[in-house]
Amino acid sequence: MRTEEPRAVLLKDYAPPAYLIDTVSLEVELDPAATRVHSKLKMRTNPASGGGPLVLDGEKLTLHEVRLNGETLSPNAYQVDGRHLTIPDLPAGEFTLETVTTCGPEANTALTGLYLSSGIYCTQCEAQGFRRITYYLDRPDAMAVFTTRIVADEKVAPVLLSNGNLVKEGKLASGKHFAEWHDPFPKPAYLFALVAGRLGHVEDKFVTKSGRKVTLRIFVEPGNEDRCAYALEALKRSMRWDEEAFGREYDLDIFMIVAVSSFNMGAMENKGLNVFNDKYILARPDTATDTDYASIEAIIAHEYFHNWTGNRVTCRDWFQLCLKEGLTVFRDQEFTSDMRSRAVKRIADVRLLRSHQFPEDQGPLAHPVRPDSYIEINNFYTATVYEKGAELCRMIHTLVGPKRFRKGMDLYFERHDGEAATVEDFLQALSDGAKIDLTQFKRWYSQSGTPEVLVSGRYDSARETYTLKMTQVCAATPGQPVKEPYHIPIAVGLVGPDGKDMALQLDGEEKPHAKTRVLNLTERTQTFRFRNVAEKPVPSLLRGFTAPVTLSSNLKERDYVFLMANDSDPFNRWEAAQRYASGLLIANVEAIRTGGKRRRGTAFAEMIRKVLADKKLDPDFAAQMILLPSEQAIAQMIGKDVDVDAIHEARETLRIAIAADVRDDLKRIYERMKVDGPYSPDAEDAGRRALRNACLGYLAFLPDGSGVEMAAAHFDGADNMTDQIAALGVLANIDVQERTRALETFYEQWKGDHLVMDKWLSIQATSSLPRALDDVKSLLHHPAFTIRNPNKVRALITSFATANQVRFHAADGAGYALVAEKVLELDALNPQVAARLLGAFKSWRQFDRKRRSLMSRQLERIAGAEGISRDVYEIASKTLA
Ligand code: B3K
Ligand code: ZN
Repeated sequence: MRTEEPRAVLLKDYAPPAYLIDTVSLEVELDPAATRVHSKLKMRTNPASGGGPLVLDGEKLTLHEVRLNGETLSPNAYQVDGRHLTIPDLPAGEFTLETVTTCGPEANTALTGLYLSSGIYCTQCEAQGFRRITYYLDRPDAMAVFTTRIVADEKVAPVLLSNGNLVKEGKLASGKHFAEWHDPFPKPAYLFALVAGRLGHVEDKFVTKSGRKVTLRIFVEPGNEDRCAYALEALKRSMRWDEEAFGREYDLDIFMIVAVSSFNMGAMENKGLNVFNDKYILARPDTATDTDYASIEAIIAHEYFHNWTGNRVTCRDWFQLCLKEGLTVFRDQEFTSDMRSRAVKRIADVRLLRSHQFPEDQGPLAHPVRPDSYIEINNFYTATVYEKGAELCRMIHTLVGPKRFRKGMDLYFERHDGEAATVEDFLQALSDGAKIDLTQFKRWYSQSGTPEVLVSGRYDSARETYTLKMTQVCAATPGQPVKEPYHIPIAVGLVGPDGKDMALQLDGEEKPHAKTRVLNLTERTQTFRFRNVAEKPVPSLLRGFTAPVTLSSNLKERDYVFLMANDSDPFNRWEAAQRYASGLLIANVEAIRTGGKRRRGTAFAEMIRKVLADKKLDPDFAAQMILLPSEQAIAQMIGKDVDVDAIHEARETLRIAIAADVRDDLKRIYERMKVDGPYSPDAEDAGRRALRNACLGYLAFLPDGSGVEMAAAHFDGADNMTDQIAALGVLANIDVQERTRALETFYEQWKGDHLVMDKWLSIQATSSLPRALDDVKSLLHHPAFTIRNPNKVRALITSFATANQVRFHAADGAGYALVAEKVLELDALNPQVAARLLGAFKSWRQFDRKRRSLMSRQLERIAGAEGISRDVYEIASKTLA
């Protein structure tokens, strides 16, 4: 048990810093056991708040010396504890403060601050890692100009990198060398970065729209240079897109990216020196899937876009995290939508929102997009802050349209460039620039929970009107018993019996307008009436998913069948198919539990047949249309007393029945979608592979076994990783010899490649076969696994806990026990990754009584364990509360 309960930090306690730092000069002498950091801060009293004791943050540092204006301070002139260096007396006005400290990168397994991984020195400072490098005002509103001199053994670290532009480099005595970097843009410490080691690189150029020449470099472990081309290409496209879509240009002479293999998350937007998890840089057709290529493109863009939304305009405090994250996700989503299929991207984003954000918002860890309290800020890099945060930007975009949105954004950059801003600043700029009142809208930032919108549609044939009555409700969430109504934009269309959109004329309007209308739901209950509706329509509600809500309506199954064939809005066409299939699956789950009769889903099979026959349909979209909702999605819809085995059985049997119904169509398309010629990761070819592999995903499970042969041949014939892994993924779920053979062949082929090995681990961890748990247990001891590497943990343990519903939730609780044990083991090494993994328990209340009790027992075991981190303590205690 923790001796004292960690204190929460509150938004309402925000106060500006008592001192400002104008410039920072760091001299970092790298050494694995004791890296020496000499920091020189030019400081002054903050005129806005001013004076008093100076409290600098610092953790896991050994302090050797403190100098004030060049004079060494005696130890009784300051106090040091495990978290701070406090200097009570300081001269008024300006002063220079120097500290000399050491830290130990080699022993740093938490991968925050300065650490050494596979021989490369690397930093991760967001959110509060800089304090593990030197004593500092480690808060985002303390912005300073950094100069960094790195000294290292030339053999160990021939490459020395930091933020900004290289100003000097040279040789020193005894085999050492140095490099000095200067970043002219004031920045908070969380954007500081330093990388040093033996690295190869690829290089390119980019000329900005105003003619600035920028050198682009991607650094990788030597030998991986041939896997950087796609990332580099994606970077150039991102830079161009930000100029065109948002008018934002790059601002330094060089932009660098370093790929490392040990990294707590996806990537980090340090000024001018992004650091990436190598999973999101390295790609070659034989090692990376289409999905990997798409993620690389999106993450490269995301981090690059942070240069304006995050770096040039940063956050005042960590409660404002969505200001940079939600907005930057919205920007990267738009980028991807412009590069690839907008409809497919929207479907993917909504899937992610529903699978990650909705459960968070509806469970014990619910928090507003702008939280008002945290124990450990690293626990708040959540789907709510990122994905729901992006949805809030998207709703404003929907409400004002692209032109006015751009005006609002321009004003935001103009007003706040070089500042640490707040959500209020953002909304004010959008409101002034885009001319919209966002007063009510602002509630989206402070109220947690997913609003529910209930819609009931009624046709009056005598009056030729169609009325939509909408009601919004939002259930209580932790700390928020009562909610005020939201401003919810709801795009709707009315589809006539001929399958075409009707022109829409609301009450009080002279003439009909566009065929999709955005309705503003602002009251708890509101009615919208359309006139001149000659025939009874089927309403298409929440087109494009214009708001992050759950929607229920009086639409019937036959309406969904109609919409999945006819809706002109691709998102809602897909949605109708999902709703139809979920309805069917939920009914079948009930039938399994009660011994009732199961339905076969003929309409879904019929829809698949039509979709596959439609040669004009984008194959990537077609692939989305034909996939059944996931087991987790069904569990979420059922919501309580979830029976994972019944869900698994219902979905498997439905899949087999559908495969049998449309096998010839699936086979035909499987043949037709074969991509000839050399592999290209572009959206078109990727879409064909997605559809082909979706067909394989059905065919492989045909009861006559013919599909197994097909999957094995697909595996053997694959000339790229997308096809190879698709076949392996299918085979991993079937208990046949081909499974063993394919897994062995794959291992032999790829055992030297750590990224491909992660795929091999997670395919086994997510297999729905009963052996999955035992396999995970033995893979924990396999040479391809180490608990010290976050990618390995995510590949094996996190994917088992979050993407293998039926086995993680095994009735005897063995899945829970294993994951809990690993959380504790990991916590001693890397609290951030441990806390993330523990998130797998967040929906524990939705399962049946037995599982609830097994899960809560594991949560209690963790919460009560000796010496756990703040990170894990916060998640465990809040999940149980
Ligand atoms: N800003 C980083 C995430 C930092 C997470 C710190 N625990 C990457 C990103 O969102 O772009
Ligand atoms: Zn980000």
